[in-house]
Amino acid sequence: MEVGRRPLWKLGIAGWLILTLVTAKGYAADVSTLSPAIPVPISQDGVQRVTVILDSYFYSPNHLVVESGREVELTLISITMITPHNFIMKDSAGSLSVEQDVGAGKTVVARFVPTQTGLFPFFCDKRLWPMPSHRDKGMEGLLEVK
Ligand SMILES: [Cu+2]
Repeated sequence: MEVGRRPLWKLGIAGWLILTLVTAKGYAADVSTLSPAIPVPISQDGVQRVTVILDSYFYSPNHLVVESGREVELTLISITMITPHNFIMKDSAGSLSVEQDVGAGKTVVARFVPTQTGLFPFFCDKRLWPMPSHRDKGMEGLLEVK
């Protein structure tokens, strides 16, 4: 039979494609999942400090507003038991770049100074192949710099 001669790798690719499509359905990231914008308060020392919780698969809060030209200190707290996450923010102009791994159950602090106004998406790019990335599952947010 013809089917019996079909190379295994073709079946493997078909299976991967189906699995990817099925698991991706319903997880498409959507700006409607943004929480209300949180203006980050300025501490007495002039630093804008905020705590963000990381869980599978979201940040809370996920919509932050900060001022340009002042240091931002993000305390990233993972409350997962096993799944590692990260916090990635990349500006195409290169002036704002944060890449911070946050292991399961860990707390890490990320500091940066936003020097230009704009909207900067952040996300988790971890993934367990062939599943969709955490970002695809909704683990993303937005930093507004005013
Ligand atoms: Cu993640």
